[in-house]
Amino acid sequence: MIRLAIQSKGRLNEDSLKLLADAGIHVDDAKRKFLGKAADFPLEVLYLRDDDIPGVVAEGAADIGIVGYNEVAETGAAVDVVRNLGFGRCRLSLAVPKTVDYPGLEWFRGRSIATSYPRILGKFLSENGVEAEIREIKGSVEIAPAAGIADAIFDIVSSGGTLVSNGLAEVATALRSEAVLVARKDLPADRKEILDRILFRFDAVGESRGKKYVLMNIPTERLQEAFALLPAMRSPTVMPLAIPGWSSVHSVVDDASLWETVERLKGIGAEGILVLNMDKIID
Ligand code: PRT
Ligand code: ZN
Repeated sequence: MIRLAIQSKGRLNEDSLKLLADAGIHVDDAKRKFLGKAADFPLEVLYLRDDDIPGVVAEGAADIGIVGYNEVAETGAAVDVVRNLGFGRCRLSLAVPKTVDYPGLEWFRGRSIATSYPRILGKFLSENGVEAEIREIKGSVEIAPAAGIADAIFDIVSSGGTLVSNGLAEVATALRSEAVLVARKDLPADRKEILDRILFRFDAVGESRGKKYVLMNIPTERLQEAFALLPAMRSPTVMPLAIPGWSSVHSVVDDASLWETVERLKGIGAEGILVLNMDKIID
């Protein structure tokens, strides 16, 4: 049995449960429970506040955890980051009142900055040779300048909407973050084996994200041109159609380039193009 810590509620809870479910590990969305158990995998879930997850894993009360990288960096907990999970993306940035004519980081010299991330901010300032006063506050950091608590803030930003609605402008980014899978450093061998099974499944889910399965019919004489447009996993799959001179081609295409690829494929005579979602890619 391996014990996984995830956020009990908040921004990472749902995506953490979804990732587990996509990996065939079903745990109850037990928001009121502290400890749950997977029905179909040797895994227990500990539901915690995100701030507590790195420390709990480092101390071994949980073996692994899903948490924002920002919390790992802020706590400085001695855990291994074993995977980036691709959700909960955000950045930790400095922001100043939008009325400030901002000349660069030297503006912060001797000024006060409100934040819930004093450790990350302290490191960033000292790396940049800026001495400023860090004021640690637990919540509502974005109101600090208007409330006269600090000259500027250092906080999590994703869309930037919160900054704008508080009359603040983002001026420098210290850290980029996303949800990560962390593990304790001295994981016993039997649990390491379970972790490897989890990683195998997470990787298969991760691989298929942002990709589509594409199949189409194409004149056989134009196959080489189609191959040039389709960088498949090993090589595209080709099957002859019952009509002479035609083939069916199957491949995997990145979401980002899907429409461009489809247009070019049409341009070389592809017909009956099907675009399908994929659940997993197992390498
Ligand atoms: O109760 P618990 O302590 O577990 O939760 P929490 O309230 O401390 O954290 P929560 O649920 O808000 O966030 C959990 C994790 O999600 C964070 O540690 C980050 O790793 C990640 N994450 C991703 C974010 C955001 N995006 C985010 N936008 N965490 C917070 N925000 C907040 C930010 O603090 C600011 O107030 O959203 C606001 C900014 O958003 P935009 O879109 O307006 O820029
Ligand atoms: Zn928290």
